[in-house]
Amino acid sequence: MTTSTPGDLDLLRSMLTIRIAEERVLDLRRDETILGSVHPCIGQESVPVGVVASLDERDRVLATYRGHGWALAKGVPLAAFFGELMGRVTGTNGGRAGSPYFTSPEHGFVGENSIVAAGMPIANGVAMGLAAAGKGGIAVVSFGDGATNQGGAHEAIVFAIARNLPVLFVCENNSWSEMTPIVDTVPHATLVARAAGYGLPAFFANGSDMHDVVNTAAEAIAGIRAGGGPAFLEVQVPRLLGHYNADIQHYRTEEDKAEHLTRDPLALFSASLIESGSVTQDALDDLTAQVRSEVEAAIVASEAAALPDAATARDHVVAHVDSHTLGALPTEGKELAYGIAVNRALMTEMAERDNMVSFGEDIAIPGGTFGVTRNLRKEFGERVFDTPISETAILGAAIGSSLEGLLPVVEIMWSDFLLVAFDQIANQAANVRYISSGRVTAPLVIRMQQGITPGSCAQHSQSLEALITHIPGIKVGLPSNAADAYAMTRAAIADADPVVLIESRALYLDKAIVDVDGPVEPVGGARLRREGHDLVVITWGRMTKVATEAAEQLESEGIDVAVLDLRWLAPLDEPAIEAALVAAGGRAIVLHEANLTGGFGAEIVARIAEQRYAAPSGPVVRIGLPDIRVPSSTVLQESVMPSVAQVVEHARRLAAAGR
Ligand SMILES: Cc1ncc(C[n+]2csc(CCOP(=O)(O)OP(=O)(O)O)c2C)c(N)n1
Repeated sequence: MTTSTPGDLDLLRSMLTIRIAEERVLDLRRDETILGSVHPCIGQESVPVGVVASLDERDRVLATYRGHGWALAKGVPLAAFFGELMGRVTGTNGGRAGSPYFTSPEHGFVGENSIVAAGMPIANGVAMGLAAAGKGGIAVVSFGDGATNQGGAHEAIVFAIARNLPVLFVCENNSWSEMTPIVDTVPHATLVARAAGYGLPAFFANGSDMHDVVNTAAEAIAGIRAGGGPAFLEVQVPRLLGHYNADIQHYRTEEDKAEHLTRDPLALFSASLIESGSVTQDALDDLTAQVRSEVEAAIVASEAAALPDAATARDHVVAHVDSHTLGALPTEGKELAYGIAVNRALMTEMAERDNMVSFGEDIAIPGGTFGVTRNLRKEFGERVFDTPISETAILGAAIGSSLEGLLPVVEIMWSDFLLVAFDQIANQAANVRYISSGRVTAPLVIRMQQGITPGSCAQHSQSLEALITHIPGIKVGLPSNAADAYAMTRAAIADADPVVLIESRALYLDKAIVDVDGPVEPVGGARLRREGHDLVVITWGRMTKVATEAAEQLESEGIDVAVLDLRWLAPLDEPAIEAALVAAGGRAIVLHEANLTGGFGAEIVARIAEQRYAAPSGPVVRIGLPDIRVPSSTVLQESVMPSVAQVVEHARRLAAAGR
């Protein structure tokens, strides 16, 4: 593919468009036509314009909240830009995103990001997808100088190098990280020198010199396109205004502000073009007037555009799936252990889906810490790979690659480790569908395992499903047995949304009959493991086994206990809860391994208390881990783990209340 390099007048026009649009954005923010925080890129226009000069429609751009210039340079129309900032239906995101978080996938603008450095790991995934497509596209991600101090930035650069990804990391160094000068936090090195220490090509450009940016970016991008892997480009730019619209810059000296003003790239580029005779003052005035009228036309059109229909605020959180409650476990199929069942599901899906990739720490050549991914690498080669120990980078790569058509199934080794990368779930994956009103989705699966086992410590034992289920936009399942481990893994991979599957380490060796030839079911759907009329134990994951053992014991006492295994907490099978409650006269134990306070059991009990279910009101009890840290010694663990004896004791009381 040939790309024509823009001439000086094109570059000037792009810079002027961004400058004038940004000035008008600030006016509109002052009169409250635009609301919320606005982070202008005035003074930094040379970066998006200079880098995009070497890009074409194969390439993708990710930016920060200071990303207006990148969007406009990548071709987002002014009307869609102003429409979004003014919260109109005509906006790039129909008013869902606003100034600091808009996207325009149609223009290769993956989007802004309001979380410092969070776009960098996602850019890696986008680059993975582009590399897999084989058309030579690259991902460009811009971020500030302060962002280079974020853990995610480090992980992203490490991961990109490990995978030799076609990604350009562009650091727009305006010398300020919000209100703190970068020299206060990086006193001994330039950012480009620090980047070079990672071992990737690192370039520096003077952002006040348009041609230097164009040429340096072109060189960096040529190296990436030639297969050289990622590159880092630091561009030194002035910060002509405050960090955001309402910043009074009390922390900045007048000398500093004045010095930055002398480095305005637009003023310097215009002056140099006039001086060299490339453009006359009259021509520059005409161009400015032309751009101004285009910007005004877009503003007028946006002001006249309709506001979004308020009723649509609830749309596009996740793709809806119909509830389908399941009965007893399958009785025909192959007997497999839980861990093997997950492995079998992954093998089957990898074989059936060319776009599926699987990665994580030690999952490929070693086959996983618990052997769950054994032989995948042998069978499917480079589609299965080991990553750096970089949870943020793993999840970011999963998100980005899912946006570009890959189907990533990644492993976080222990659910406890998810916490170091939670941003990528809660702020990133969960928002993709919503912000784009369903135009873009992030179908990906995150597998992890959790729970208490003898000797496991407080940092390797937590049950964190409530934290994840609290985030709308993510589907969450916890298989309680081998048959469901197989079926739910396949369901998760077939789903259109980000799915977190939480396996139980304690159950990895437990065997059950697995229906390996059954149809792939949709996500969602509880399983009524036992019918019963005296009370129901509502549970999930590993505690289903405890509930079932308790129910079997109580049967000999003539107490008839139902066990409802929810399987999926999001989406929640509410018809199944209602039916089980009705059958059990409203008497219920909600049982989980997680700590009691704020556990998902609290949500179930709240829904029962709100009378969401047409069931008689009966006594309801929660059983969970007390609100403690998890001890390591078995004797201590056993004293706090929810147990069969505890369920039996509460069940006797509840059953007596119903007689
Ligand atoms: C993870 C995270 N921490 C803090 C913030 C608040 N914040 C927003 S912008 C910003 C400064 C970032 O500075 P820099 O990376 O240099 O970019 P600039 O704003 O100068 O473009 C901060 C601290 C945030 N949005 N995200």
